[in-house]
Amino acid sequence: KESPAMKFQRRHMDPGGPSNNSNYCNQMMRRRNMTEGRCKPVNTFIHKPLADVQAICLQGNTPCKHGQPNCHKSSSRMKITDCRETNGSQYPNCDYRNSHKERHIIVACAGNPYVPVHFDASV
Ligand code: T3P
Repeated sequence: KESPAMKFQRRHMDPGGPSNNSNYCNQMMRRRNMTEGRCKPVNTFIHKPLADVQAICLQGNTPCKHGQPNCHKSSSRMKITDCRETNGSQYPNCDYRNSHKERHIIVACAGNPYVPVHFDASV
């Protein structure tokens, strides 16, 4: 079964990306199985090596949006792509807008080893 750590990697890690392609989000959201059963409305891909993203769990502790204590904010900005469902998107034809950014990111960490399991926000 997929662990929470592996699920985070499937949903949020793309160190080699983004491809220079207006269909990036449409392709990636489908490839990473976030368009099964419904279209996931918002999802962020992180374009940094896994080790750099795992290291965020050792960086500034901050409360998560829903109040849990286990979120951490990256000390540096990271290249990310936000994928947001368009108004016209209709399951099963999930349609996304790409938004490339460079932001601090906030992830929730859990487990032993203590690794990212959820993407909370970018700031
Ligand atoms: P996950 O738990 O798989 O990381 O908040 C609900 C989902 O939306 C959550 O999924 C994280 C995702 N999300 C992003 O990926 N980027 C964002 O900027 C925000 C606000 C949410």
